[in-house]
Amino acid sequence: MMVAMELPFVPERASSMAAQTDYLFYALCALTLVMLAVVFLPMFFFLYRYRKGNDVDRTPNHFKTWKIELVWSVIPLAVVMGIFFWGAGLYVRLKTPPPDKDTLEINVVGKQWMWNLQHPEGKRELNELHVPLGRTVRLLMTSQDVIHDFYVPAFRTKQDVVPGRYTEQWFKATKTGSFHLFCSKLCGMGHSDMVGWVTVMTPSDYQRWQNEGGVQASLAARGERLFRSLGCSGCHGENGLVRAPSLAGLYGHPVPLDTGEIVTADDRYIHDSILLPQRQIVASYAPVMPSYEGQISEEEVFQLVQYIKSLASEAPDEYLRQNLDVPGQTQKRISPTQNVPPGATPGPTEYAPPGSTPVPAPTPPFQPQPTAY
Ligand code: HEC
Ligand SMILES: [Cu+2]
Repeated sequence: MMVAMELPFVPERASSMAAQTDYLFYALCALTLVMLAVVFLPMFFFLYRYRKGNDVDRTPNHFKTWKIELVWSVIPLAVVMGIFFWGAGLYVRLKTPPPDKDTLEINVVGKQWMWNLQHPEGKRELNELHVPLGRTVRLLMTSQDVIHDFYVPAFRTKQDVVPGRYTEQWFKATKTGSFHLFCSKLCGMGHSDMVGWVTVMTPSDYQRWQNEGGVQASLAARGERLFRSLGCSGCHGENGLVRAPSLAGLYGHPVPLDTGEIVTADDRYIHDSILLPQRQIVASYAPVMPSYEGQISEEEVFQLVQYIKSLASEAPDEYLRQNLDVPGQTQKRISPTQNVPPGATPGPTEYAPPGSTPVPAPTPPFQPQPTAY
């Protein structure tokens, strides 16, 4: 263990990665100072010695050796490669959340000019984040408008928050207290107001805080409510009017697309399935799902994703049941033939190959039939 040294002008260290990040930074500073000395001390010495009028030997020197060249090539190479492997190793550790079972996943939405945070158990916060001490926290983040950047100096972690994409960062707080939260990307007029606090609490205080103000609907429960009110269940439910894949057990599994590609149904995939449904079409299904872009906020997308995730743990076999292995072919999902009631939006049961005339999608906002669920 290295001795912790903290300088008065750097932010305090409150996460498991903070000290290691500081050591690399100090090492780079020290190396820079050494290089400065190696170049400038001889320079000043020669300036002084060979100044005009000083009586010294100035006969040109024709001494030549490859040994010196070798020394000043090999030593710097070893030093910079050492810094490279040190930095790369640290970077990988900073970017890879440890596989802890009790990781707390928090959804973050940046928007001009505030931070919107949702806890899995239902608490929602604005410009403030409460986290328990000593537990791995993983932030899954996106932006509603422009690029922001979630930066907590005391944790030495920072990550861009990009519209249309999920980025993540993790930390494990090692100190209770309140720490600055900044947006560190110039994101418009109110950029400097996009600040807040991260409050680290003991696990028991955190639990108490969670339960303040009564029991909240969990994120997944909010997602389920949206799933009905937005009409998703009209297609994806048991008696859907349109032939649509069941979402039970979807999360984390491979999905065959009509292009022959196979992708994994992660957060990003589900996010895009809701906002850009025409981009990736599930094999053997018609591209009839309307886009919800502009109709629901990123917070609501997070809630829907959370709901679909919760279906994964409830019905682990459901997804597999729909996937039959066809030899010599990519996995194909067969869903039971559904009776389309007369007059309902006809969902073509045939898989349309890419490039063929797309089936006209219902114009959004899609009106779910009240009888659908
Ligand atoms: C008009 C019927 C319809 C509605 C309404 C609808 N979907 Fe879909 N959805 C489909 C169809 C058909 C597919 C498969 C084709 C595709 O990938 O677009 C699909 C695909 C999906 C997928 C990818 C599934 C997979 O197996 O990979 C997800 C996730 C999804 N929908 C979620 C939703 C959510 C959430 C809503 C509500 C906000 C919703 N859908 C509303 C018809 C619908
Ligand atoms: Cu910002």
